[in-house]
Parts: sequence; structure tokens; C-alpha cells
Amino acid sequence: MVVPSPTKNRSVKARATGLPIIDLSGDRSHVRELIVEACEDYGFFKVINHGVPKEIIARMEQEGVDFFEKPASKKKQAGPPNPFGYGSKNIGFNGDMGEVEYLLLHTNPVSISQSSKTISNDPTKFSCAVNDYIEAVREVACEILELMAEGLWVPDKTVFSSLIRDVDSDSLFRLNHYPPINTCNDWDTSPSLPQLQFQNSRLGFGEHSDPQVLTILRSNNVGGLQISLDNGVWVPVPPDPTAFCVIVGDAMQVLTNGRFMSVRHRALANSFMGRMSMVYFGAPPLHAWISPLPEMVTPQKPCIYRPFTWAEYKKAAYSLQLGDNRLNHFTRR
Ligand code: GA4
Repeated sequence: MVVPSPTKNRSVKARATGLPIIDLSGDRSHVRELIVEACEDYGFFKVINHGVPKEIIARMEQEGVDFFEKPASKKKQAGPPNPFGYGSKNIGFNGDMGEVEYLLLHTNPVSISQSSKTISNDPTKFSCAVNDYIEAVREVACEILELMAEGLWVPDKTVFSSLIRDVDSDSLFRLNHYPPINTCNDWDTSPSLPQLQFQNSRLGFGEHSDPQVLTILRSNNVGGLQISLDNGVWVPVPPDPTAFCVIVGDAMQVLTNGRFMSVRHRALANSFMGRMSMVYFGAPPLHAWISPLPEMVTPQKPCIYRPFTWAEYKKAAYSLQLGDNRLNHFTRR
């Protein structure tokens, strides 16, 4: 089965223009065209002027900083992440490792307030910060998904956003902390920062695509995120704490019958400063069926994927390793 690949287009464009940055406050018909183009060419773009109040972002960031500053023994009380809670170095259940510690939460408010007792000395403040952040970022995700549907000329503009707006949505929220990799002892002999980025980087979170529909990622002012344009070419994403990175997930690739590509990405822990990212993964309810939209299937572009439920896809994702290509298991034979 040959899956359409825009990789040639992607590498040529990225070298010429850099990664797309889209101003969400711009003219709607133009914005939706830019979004479709970015999803076809990269499966990735940044949005600015997204409308999420700085205060909501700052409160969530402070909660994350406070948590990761705690002693390891305290943080461990919020784990293990099976599937939600605190984790360190281990990613998933099949032996993947990285220089990262994290908190993985469901976006369902009830579970947030339950787990927050072990996460924060002030669980109500923590829950409020998380709930406010998730609500605001979900709105941005829904707006982007509606612009995508409009840009693809799909008659029902809520066809994607309704999946993550559903009360049973299986969406997740993740705080990742990539601690600085250098100790003070390295200062005397350490090379300059640009050299250091190449010499001393360690894998924080290995190469993978996100299984969900859409990911909205925000990080502090420390670089480390990279996206893969084609085999072996990694493009660093410059950090911008005022922007959100938008990442197309596997489910979106299926819904668009391969027109949008889920982008492979990774995070390096490579600087003197710790990096913290706050990541919202917009997912359908477990029982929802995922299959290419009829509008995306034509005689020229026959249906690539077989229908499956989100629960089935999730199970497959957790049975495989981080870097494995899960979509291969769901192509039509
Ligand atoms: C990648 C995207 C999200 O961070 C995540 C990850 C999940 C985990 O860390 O537990 C997975 C990974 C992610 C994809 C494959 C499986 C599942 C680890 C792993 C090896 C929370 C998710 O939904 O999928």
C-alpha cells in the first residue's frame, strides 16, 4: 500500500521559508488556507494571537514549575503514570526512555481534582489552573479544527471539533520537564552554546507521532522541540512562549485520508536551562469511529485506511514502541 507523502514538498519549503507561523487574528478565509497548506506541507505550524489570556498560561506554568521543583520522593507520590500521574524517564509501557519527567492527566475535571492532592499543596488552586488552561486551549484547538474543516470545504465545519468537544472525549494533558543536562562541573571546559547544542544533546522524548487528532503545545523560552521533514532531516522549532505549536496527529491523518500528515517530532534536552512544555492532546471519545471523511475519498484518492474505534487505535499505540509507525496497521489491504 503506497501512502501519499508530501515529504519532498516539505523539505524544499522548510529550507526556503522556515516553519509556518499563522496569525489567528487574521482574515478567516486567508487563515484557513494557510492552515490547510501547513498541514499538507508539514503537519505542523505555530499560531500567534490565539487569544488565550497570558494570566491563564502563567498560572499553569507556575503550577508546573512548583511541582517539578519538589524533591523526587514527593513527586513519586503522584505516580506511577498508569496511565495518569507522575513519571520519570520511562515513557509508555514498552521500555522507551528519555531525559524527561512528566505529569500525565486526563482532561476530565473530576480526575484532575482527585490526582491533584498528591501533586500540589493547594489542590484546589492546582485544579483551577489546569481546568482553566485546558478549557482555553481546547477552544483554540476547536477553532483551528473548524478552520481546517472550512479550508477543506467539508460541509459540516464541526466534523473534527465535535470529536474533542464531546464530554466523553479522551483528551489528555501533559506537563513535560526536561532538566538541564549540564552540571556546574562542566562550566570550565564546556563549549559555546551553539556547539553544545550539537555535542551534548540528549534525547528528552524520542521520535514519534502523536496518536490523537490535534496537539497544542506551549513551552518556556528554551528550545529542544524538533520536527522531522523527511528521513534524517530534523528541523529545530525556535521556542516562543507566546505562541502555540500545533501538531497534526495520526487520527487527523486518517480523517483526511492522508491529505494532512501526522508529523514525527522529538524533544532534545540540550541546554543549561530546563525546558518545560505544557501539551494538550485533543482526542475523540473511546467509542468514536475513525475513518476517512467521505469528502476526502475520490476515485483518484481511494480510501487508504480501514475504520477503527479510538479505543482500538489507542490499544495498538500502547502495545507498540514510541517510534513505531502505528498507522501501517490500519491501512486497507
Ligand atoms: C505520544 C503522545 C502523548 O504524549 C501520549 C504518549 C504515550 C505515553 O507517554 O504514555 C505513548 C506515546 C504517546 C505513543 C505510543 C505509546 C503511548 C507512549 C508510547 C510508547 C500520552 C500518547 O497518547 O501517545
